[in-house]
Amino acid sequence: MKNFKRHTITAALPYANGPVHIGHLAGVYVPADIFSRYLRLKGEDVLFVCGSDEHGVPITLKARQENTTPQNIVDRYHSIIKNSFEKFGISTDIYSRTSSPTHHTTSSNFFKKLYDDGLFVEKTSDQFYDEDAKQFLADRYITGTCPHCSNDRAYGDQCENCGTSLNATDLINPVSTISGSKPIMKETKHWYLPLENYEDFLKKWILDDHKDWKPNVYGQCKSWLDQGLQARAVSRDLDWGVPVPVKNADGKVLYVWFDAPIGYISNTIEWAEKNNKNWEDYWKSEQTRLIHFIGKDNIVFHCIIFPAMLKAHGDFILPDNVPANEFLNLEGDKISTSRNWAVWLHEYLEDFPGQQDVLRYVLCAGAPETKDNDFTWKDFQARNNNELVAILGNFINRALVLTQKYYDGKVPERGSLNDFDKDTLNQLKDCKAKIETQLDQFRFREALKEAMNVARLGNKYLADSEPWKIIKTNPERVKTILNISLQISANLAIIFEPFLPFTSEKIRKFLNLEIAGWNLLGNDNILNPGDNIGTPELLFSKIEDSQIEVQIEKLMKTKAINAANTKQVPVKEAINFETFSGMDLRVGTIIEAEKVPKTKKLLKLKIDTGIDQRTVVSGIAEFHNPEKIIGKQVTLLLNLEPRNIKGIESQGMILMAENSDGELIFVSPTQLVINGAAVK
Ligand code: B3M
Ligand code: ZN
Repeated sequence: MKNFKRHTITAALPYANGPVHIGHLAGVYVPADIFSRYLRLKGEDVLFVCGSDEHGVPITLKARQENTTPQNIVDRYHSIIKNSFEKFGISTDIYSRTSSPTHHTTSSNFFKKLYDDGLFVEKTSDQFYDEDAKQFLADRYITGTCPHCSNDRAYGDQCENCGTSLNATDLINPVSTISGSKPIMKETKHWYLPLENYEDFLKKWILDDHKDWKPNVYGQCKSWLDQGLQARAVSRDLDWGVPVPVKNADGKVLYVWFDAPIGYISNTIEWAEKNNKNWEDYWKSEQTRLIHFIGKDNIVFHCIIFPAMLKAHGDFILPDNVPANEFLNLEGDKISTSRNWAVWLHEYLEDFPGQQDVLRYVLCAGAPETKDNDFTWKDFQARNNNELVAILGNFINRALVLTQKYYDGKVPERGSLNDFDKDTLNQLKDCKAKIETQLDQFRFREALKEAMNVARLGNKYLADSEPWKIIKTNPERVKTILNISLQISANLAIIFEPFLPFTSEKIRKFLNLEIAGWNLLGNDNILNPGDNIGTPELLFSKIEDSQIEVQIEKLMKTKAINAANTKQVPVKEAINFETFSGMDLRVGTIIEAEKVPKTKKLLKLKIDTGIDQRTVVSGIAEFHNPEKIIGKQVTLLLNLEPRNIKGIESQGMILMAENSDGELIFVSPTQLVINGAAVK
C-alpha cells in the first residue's frame, strides 16, 4: 500500500429523522471509530468526520405529520444522535450538520462549479403535481393502489406490502398525501449528472485499480457498472434543502444525495476553521488517504455517484477504500425503525448504564462484515459473562489484586525466566503484527479476536502459574509471575483502546500508565519495577438472566403490537342462519379468576351462566388482572365442545375484541342484564 501522510475517515451521515440503533453502530460507527483510534494511537494524522444528514423528503414528511417544521425535527434528532455517539465514545473530530451555513455554501458552490463547467444536462419531464398544495410531489408524497398486490396504501416509490419498487406513475388511483387530492401531471425542469460520461473512468478506477476493495463492495459496483449508468437528477422540487443556485430555479433544491456527501467536505471546513488547520490538506492532497465507512445500502452513492461528482469537479481526491458492511438483524428479524424493531442506543444507555464497552464489544465481535448477522440478547449476555467478565476482567483484576496484596501495589522486580515465561512473552510479542494485519484490512472481528487472545494468554499464564500457591515457598518466583502479568495488562490497555476505549482508560488508570502508544504493543517492559499500581475496581459485571428477560419482553411487546397492526383479518366465507343460530351465545358473570400456574397467558375463570357455574380457561392474562375482573359481565359461547387446556377442562369460550395493539378487550353488554340472557 502507498505510504500516506494523513487520513480522512468519514462515517455515513445519519438521517436526522430518528434516533440511532445498534445496526448503525455495528455497521458503520464502531468500525470507523476503531480504525480512527488505531491510526491515532500509531501517531498518524487522522481526521474523523461525521454529522447529521438533515435534508430529504422523509424529514419533511415527518414534520408534516407532527405539524411542525423540518428544522424542529432535525434539531431534535441531531442532538439525540450526537449525544448517543458521544456516550458510546465515537471519537469524531467533528460532528456537524448539513443544515449549517458552511454546508449550504459549500454544496451550493460545488453545484455551481459543475453547472458553470457545463457538466449537467437540463431536462424537463412530467411529474405529479398537487394543485391544492401547489407543489410537485416527491414519490413518498403519493400513495395509491399497488398494481402487483392491490395494496391500496402503496407509496410512489415502493409497495411495502409486496416489496416491489415502483414508479409513482405505476400506481392505480394515485392520491397526494399532502392534500388528499388527485394529482395531475405537470412539466418540471431538473438538472441531471450524466453518469454515463464517467463510466469508462469508473470502470478502470474501480474494477481494475481497486480489486483490493471488500468483495461485497466490489461486487455491487461491478453489477452497477455492468448494467450501464444513466443520468441522475441532482435536484428536486421541494422547499427543504439547499436551494439550486442558478436563475429560474425557484422551489428547487439539491437532491439530498447530491448535498449529503459534500457534507463530509463542509464539516472538514468547519473543523479546520475551529482548529486552525488547512482543510484542503484533507481533501485535495494525493498524500491523503480518504476512507468512507458506510452500510451496504449506501455503496452506489459512495463508490459511483460521489466519485463521479468529485471527478467532475476536478479538485478533489477520491476514496482509497469504502469498507461497507452488510446489515445487522435483531433476534432474527430485519431492524426496522417504522416497526420499532431495534435496540435504540439512548434506551440501551438507560438500561445498561456505564456499559457502553459491552455493546461495542458484542457488536464488533458479531459485526456484519461479510454477510448479514444477527444480534441476540442471549449472545450479548454470553459474550459479556464468558468473555469480558471471565477472561479480560478476571485477568486484570487478579493481576492487580495480587500485586496489591503481596507487594503493596508496586510492580515487582523480575527474576530469571523459565520456558513457560519465555513462551508467553514470545506470544505477546507476536500480537502486534497479527492484529495489524487484520485491522489494515478492515477485519475488525478478527482483530478483536486477536486482542482477546492476549487476554486469554494472560489469564492462562496466571491460572497455570498459580502464584497464590507458592507465595510462601517461592516468593521470588511470584515476583516474576506478577511482573509478567502486569506487563500483559499494560499491553491489554493498548490493544483494547480502539475497541473498548472506556475499559482501556480504566486499565491505564489502575496501572498509572499515561501515554500508551501503539508501538509499545508486544513490549514486556512497559512498566518499571517499583512503579505504583492503583486500586483496582471490577471492569465488567455479570449480566443476569432477569436483565435479558426484560429486553426480550420489550421486543415481544413490539412484536405483538406490530402483529396486531398488520393483521388484516380476512373476511370469512358466508354461513347460513342455521349455523349462526347453532351457537349458544349468552351473557355470564365472572365470579372467580386466577392465573393458571406456569403459564403467562392463561386465566382460569369461573362463570355464572345463569344455568350453572362453569370453568372457562381464557388467554387474557397479559391484559387483565384476575382480581380486577371479578363481577364483570361477559359474552360466552356456551356450547363449544369442552377442551382440555393445561389439564383443566374449559367449558366454553369468552368473546374478546382485539385492539390494534394486540390487547384483548371484553365484549360486554352496555347495561346490566340477567345472567344467561341470550345473545342473538
Ligand atoms: N443519510 C443514508 C443513511 O443513513 C444517508 C447517508 C448519507 S452519507 C453521505 O443510510
Ligand atoms: Zn404491492
